[in-house]
Amino acid sequence: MDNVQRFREQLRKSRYVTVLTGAGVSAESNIPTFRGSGSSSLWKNHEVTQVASPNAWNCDPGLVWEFYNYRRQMMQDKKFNMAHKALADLEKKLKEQQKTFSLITQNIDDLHFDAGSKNVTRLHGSIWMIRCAKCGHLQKNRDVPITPAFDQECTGEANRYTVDDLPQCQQQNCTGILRPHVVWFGEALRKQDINQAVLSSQNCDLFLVIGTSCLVQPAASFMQLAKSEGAKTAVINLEETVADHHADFVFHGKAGEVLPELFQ
Ligand code: BV8
Ligand code: ZN
Repeated sequence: MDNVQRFREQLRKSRYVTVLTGAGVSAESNIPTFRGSGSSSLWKNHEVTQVASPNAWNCDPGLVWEFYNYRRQMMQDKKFNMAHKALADLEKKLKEQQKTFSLITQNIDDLHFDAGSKNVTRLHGSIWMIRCAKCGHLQKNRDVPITPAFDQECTGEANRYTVDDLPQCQQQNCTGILRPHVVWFGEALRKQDINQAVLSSQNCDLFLVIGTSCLVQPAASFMQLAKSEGAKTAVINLEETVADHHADFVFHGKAGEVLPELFQ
């Protein structure tokens, strides 16, 4: 029996499947990844890990909004791809078989929802949600540009915007600025998201890691947790990852091609 057939047999026997996805699952929707071939961890010569941080927000919120406005502009017309669709179809099939499926994503593009996935834990938030940095009021928002001041070429220059250029909280008596509802580097993840991810990792019998370099914590730790609780594990990625040698199954290739093949 070859590796694909062995995997299919494992999937058929599983009662609780948990999946962790990363930027590689959205690559075939033409959303650039952060690392790996054809990617860049830089935006206008700024390290993403520096701009996507509380420190950058405290020093220059306009620069942080210019970065997110640029990504919202780039993401606004992107569609889900065969990888997202295969995961949504797998969830539906397992549900029909009275089995459990849990999807944990590091991605903030919400394409899993567009493809029909239901049980999704967004570890790092959503680029289409904004929240008040002062009162915490949370809202959906798809405005591109986020405010008229950002309707210009983005340069990545420091201190280019004033507070008045930034989206303001509309809640009564609140003068806060609205920020992207995403988890920045150096910021804690939301408790309910971590708790859900831990539960899904501890209780599953098959854990799939798809389209992630497995370098960002704590997301990268869930596969090990699943394994320690006896789950079988599989890595599906375009290129080798640091998790490969811990996995029971490894498939290298494009998620949009490999997943439909594996989930048949
Ligand atoms: C926390 C939202 C603690 C924002 C993201 C040193 C200093 C400071 C911090 C740390 C440090 N060391 C470790 C840390 C912790 C840090 C961390 O992990 N840093 C890394 C860089 C080392 N983690 C944190 O800071 C986390 N918080 O630890 O808090 C704490 C506790 C209490 C109080 C205060 C603090 C928060 C991490 C969340 C960061 N936010 N996103 C935004 O997006 O703007 S993470 C960001 O990276 C994205 O979400 C992205 O998804 C994620 C992970 O990357 P991947 O998804 O893996 O993407 P990547 O590009 O790396 O890989 C893609 C893969 O796909 C590649 O392997 C490629 O080969 C493959 N691929 C490409 N095409 C395809 C494909 N595969 C299949 N098919 C294809 N077609
Ligand atoms: Zn507010």
